[in-house]
Amino acid sequence: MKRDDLLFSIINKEYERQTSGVELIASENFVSEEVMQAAGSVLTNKYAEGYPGRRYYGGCQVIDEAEQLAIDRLKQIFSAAWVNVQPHAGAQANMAVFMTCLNPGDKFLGLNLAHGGHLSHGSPVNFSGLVYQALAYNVGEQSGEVDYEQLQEVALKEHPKLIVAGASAYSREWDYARIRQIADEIGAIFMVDMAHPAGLIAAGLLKNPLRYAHIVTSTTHKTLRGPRGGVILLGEDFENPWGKTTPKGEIKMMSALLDSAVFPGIQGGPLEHIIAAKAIAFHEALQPEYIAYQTQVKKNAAVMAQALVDKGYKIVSGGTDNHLMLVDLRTKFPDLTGKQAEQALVKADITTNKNMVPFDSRSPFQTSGLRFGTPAITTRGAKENLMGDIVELIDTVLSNADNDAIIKSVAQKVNTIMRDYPLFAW
Ligand code: DSN
Repeated sequence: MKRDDLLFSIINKEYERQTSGVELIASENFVSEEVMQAAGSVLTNKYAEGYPGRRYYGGCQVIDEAEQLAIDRLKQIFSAAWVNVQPHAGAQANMAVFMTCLNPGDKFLGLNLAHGGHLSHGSPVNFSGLVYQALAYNVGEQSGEVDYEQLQEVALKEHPKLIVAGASAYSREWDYARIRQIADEIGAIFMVDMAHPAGLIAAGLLKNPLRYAHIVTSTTHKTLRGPRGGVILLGEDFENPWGKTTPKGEIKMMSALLDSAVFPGIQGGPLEHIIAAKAIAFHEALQPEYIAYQTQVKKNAAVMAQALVDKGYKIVSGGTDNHLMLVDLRTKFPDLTGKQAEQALVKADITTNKNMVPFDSRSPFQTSGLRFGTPAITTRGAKENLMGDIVELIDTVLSNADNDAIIKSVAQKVNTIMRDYPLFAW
């Protein structure tokens, strides 16, 4: 059959874009060649509905070994009692938890999307906000940090069945113990979506939410640096209090309910090539050099945040404890929207994303913020000494957002710098 040159030329163009630019999208990363090999392997050919040892198809004996490896390694990384590695994405992992813990119309409480929360934590256009009654807690207008008092107030007044911690654009450590206490007070289930900081948690650089939450979900492709996908994890204390009696009178434990929610509840055949790639990423996360990588991610973020502050930018909450930061552009450039800033930076081969800031005066299509993160640039080998240079380039672009000649000269500098940071050096 004739090779699809058109599609492969598109892949090559994307490869060029990724290698020549500075990648600062906080939720992206660059996986290893081994992760890509597994993702592109013959495992994509196999149907394996069910779970290791209990499949609906023959010929799953080899696939079972790969999925079991992913399960065992993920449990080891986070000291989990039970995990499910099949969710196709973080939103599917969250959907499985919601299906297990809530009935349609039930109340749950998550971080306001406009304050750094995630689409699948209650946005009115997402299943979470369409099927369930989503309540929100906020960050403080001055502090930019989660307002735990307000969270408690809403929880005590509304009695949600589930409280969700976790965010897409929040740069501070969480007080999981405090939220667990609030959840216990009202008999709610406490779920943490650790998708963003999972890699830092795996390396022991942030608190492990499995010690506090009943259920934890994550993606595998952000700081964790695996293929695109989701996972669900349970800690030690979840099973007994949350066992449910089914209509048939059987007592089902939380783990069995979550397994059934993922398959056959919301998914069919698992993506076994991606599960194998997850297993490789989990192996990488268990190596000593992974701690050095995550330590550098955190260090780079702190240095980048300080360099931005030194240039007169406002960081929401004043800084970062993790891999990302949210810049409120209104302080330095009141007339520049997040959308315009993102577009100008893309022209300079610096990729980031516009983002709402808490109490934003603009719409989600314009926004007043930009989100920056360091996982991807750190995988390329960047150390903290490069962060000041990158901020200098960002500042030049944003100060000259209408000047294509200046932006072009920045792009040339970016491309020259990135030649020293190969994509597959590690
Ligand atoms: N909200 C996306 C992000 O953090 O980029 C992921 O779903």
